[in-house]
Amino acid sequence: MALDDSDVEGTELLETYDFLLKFIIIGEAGTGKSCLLHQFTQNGFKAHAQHTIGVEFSSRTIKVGEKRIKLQLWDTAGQERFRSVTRSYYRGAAGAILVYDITDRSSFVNLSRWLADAKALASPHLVTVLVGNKSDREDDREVEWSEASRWAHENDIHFIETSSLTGDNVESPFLLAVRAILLSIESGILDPEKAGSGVSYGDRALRRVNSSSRLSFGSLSGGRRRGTVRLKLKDILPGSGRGKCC
Ligand SMILES: Nc1nc2c(ncn2[C@@H]2O[C@H](COP(=O)(O)OP(=O)(O)O)[C@@H](O)[C@H]2O)c(=O)[nH]1
Ligand SMILES: [Mg+2]
Repeated sequence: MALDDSDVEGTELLETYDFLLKFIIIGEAGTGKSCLLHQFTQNGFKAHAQHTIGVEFSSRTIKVGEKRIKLQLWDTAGQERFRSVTRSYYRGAAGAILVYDITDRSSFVNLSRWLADAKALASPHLVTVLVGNKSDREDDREVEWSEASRWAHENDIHFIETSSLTGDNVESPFLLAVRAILLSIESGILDPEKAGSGVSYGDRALRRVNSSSRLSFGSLSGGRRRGTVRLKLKDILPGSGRGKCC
């Protein structure tokens, strides 16, 4: 299992996040899951990607409003023979990034199976974002944006198209999911102290909980800094156009 912690500011940051969120990245083999994660954690396209064996782990800490959120990212192999291994990592995930390839219809047709697995095994309040990857290959498109958007709507999940090659939209699925999870915590639907919620408090939040009983997430806006992301409302608001979220 590859251990790739991409917190660029070192151990100090590791100890100062407010929440730790568990995410799984799922979908058919070859859809670009590992490349998507590589873009998100390393800011670059992973050329000559190898097939993922079982499960690989990476992480990144982002900033949303006033909160530092550490994402624990479990990249799963899409191949059938690894299914039983990867399913065991679904347990207690707070967020799922469900990936298909817009140039490969079969990866879209199988989405229901992946979603059913995730719903059955992850946190009961799992937040799922559907990602149509390889949006740079428009000429080879086999799944229309409108069809995928409709499927996402019917299944009550978010949807966005990305390109792990160009980096287009790669941060948006994670930001969308994190924001939805934070709102669930703030409204009391999700309890970070409950086992299996996929969320736990970091040192920073624990200190604040001790001094005040209510958690507030502050302003959800700002700009990107080295190693961190500030939430941009245009990235997360509905109807911001084709290739954006719906
Ligand atoms: N054109 C294009 N190719 C991609 C993109 N993302 C991944 N790939 C290619 O798709 C193949 C599978 O990628 P990989 O990340 O290993 O898929 P995984 O099996 O889902 O983890 C590789 O050859 C990548 O170079 C993308 O956004 N655009
Ligand atoms: Mg992979």
